[in-house]
Amino acid sequence: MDIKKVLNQLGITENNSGTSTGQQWMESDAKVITSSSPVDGKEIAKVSTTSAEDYEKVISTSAGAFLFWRNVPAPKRGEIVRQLGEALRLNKENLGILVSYEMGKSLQEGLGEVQEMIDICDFAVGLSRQLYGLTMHSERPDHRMYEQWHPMGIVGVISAFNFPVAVWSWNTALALVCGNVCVWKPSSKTPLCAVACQHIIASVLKANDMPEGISALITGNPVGDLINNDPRIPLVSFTGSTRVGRLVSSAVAGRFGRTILELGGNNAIIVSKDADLDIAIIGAAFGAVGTAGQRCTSTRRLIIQEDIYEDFKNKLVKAYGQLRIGDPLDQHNHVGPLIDKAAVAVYLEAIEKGKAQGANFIVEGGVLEGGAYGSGCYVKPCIAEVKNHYQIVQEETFAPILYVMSYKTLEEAIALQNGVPQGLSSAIMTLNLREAELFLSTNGSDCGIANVNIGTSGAEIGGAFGGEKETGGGRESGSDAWKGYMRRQTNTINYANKLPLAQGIKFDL
Ligand code: UN1
Repeated sequence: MDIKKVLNQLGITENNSGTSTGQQWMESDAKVITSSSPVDGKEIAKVSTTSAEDYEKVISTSAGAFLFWRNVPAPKRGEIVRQLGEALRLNKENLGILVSYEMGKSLQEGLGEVQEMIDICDFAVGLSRQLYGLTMHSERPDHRMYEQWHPMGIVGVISAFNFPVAVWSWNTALALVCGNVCVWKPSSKTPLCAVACQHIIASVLKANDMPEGISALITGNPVGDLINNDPRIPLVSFTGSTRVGRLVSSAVAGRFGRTILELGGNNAIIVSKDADLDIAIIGAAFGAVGTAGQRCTSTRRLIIQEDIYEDFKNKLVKAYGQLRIGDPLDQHNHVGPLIDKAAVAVYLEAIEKGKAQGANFIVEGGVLEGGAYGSGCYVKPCIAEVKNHYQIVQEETFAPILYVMSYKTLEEAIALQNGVPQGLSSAIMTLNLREAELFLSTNGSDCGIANVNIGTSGAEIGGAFGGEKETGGGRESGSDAWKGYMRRQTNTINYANKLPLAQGIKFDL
């Protein structure tokens, strides 16, 4: 894999600016981030962060661009997003490799992430002709009532390291066809992925003679705070931890701005005695170790029916024994590194806490050292028998630690599944129709995503993505998630020659 060539083709040099209004990049003397790969520990390139002064320039450019962009007909905006999808198709291989190298997920998953970007562009193109409002029947004669959806303005997108490109596109493709302009603050752990995406979208906007400010990039954590407190940004879409999400939410709510929050998950699979166990093993293992357990949809808990508990546990331990851990760019490996050494420390701490709280590790964890593991970021996926109420089980640890527990009745399993503060993704493995339907019913899973015979991760872009409780309640991507990026206006038009008042009120002068 010639990383230098990939970087070059994506427009990344040794020193990059992390601030752009489109095609224009700004150099400031604010702090510089060095991006290193968790794959081999090597420094990849540098990115300068955004100064407060440059932030002002970016936001005022975007505010100006919005006045233009909102007047471009929605299907024409869709046409530009279609071209973005085409540009991503051309760059899929390179961008997938960069995602894999800078973030550490497997190449297949890196390519899959770029595929999600392409798919959301296609989705948004269709949507650009379908931003429908309802019409209603007025209670008054000779009146017409309907609703329209208008763009909001600047959308601030704050994304996390684990999906360093896809989350931006879910937000940006939709926000753009809706008539908004976007300002993206990516994770400081994966800034090069963002610089590459900015080059791609800038080339599309340039080819269409679009003004600066339609899709901008800013970098560094201090500018995240500026976004949250900026009344010029009516909508902030934040993906990250519940802890930071709470701060974002209160800052934005304090100025009556709107948020779309995609926060932590603590996702469980219920494995019934009526499950197809082969499907259940693959679903559970991929869910727990895919992306090294760093998806917000990663499987963190398995709730297993007691009759099959021992058997399933043994099968799972055997499956873990076959996992190949190593360079994620090598397609033979199943599990790559964690994002950085700080994440490794959090993983080790969680294992220690778990042990202190009573967890019984049936597959031991640990850090891999030497040779191909020289970056210090490779860890062993592990499995522990626990009780659901343990403090550590109630928390989301962004690492491949899987907690298992047993249940007697499905009602009990559902209570365990729901018995955590988070509410993102959930699944049941069963071939029993009654069990599946109960799990999906109002008495079943309380999560934003509930699957049958599919694991907790790997949601398709066509559905609305997000969850309840401490997951934050936001929805991104498919279905009618676009409504979160627009403001609704109810219009009532009187074409009578008098003014009848609603509710039959008489007001004669
Ligand atoms: C995330 O982890 O932030 O459902 C998003 C999935 C992916 C998205 C995960 N499509 O696993």
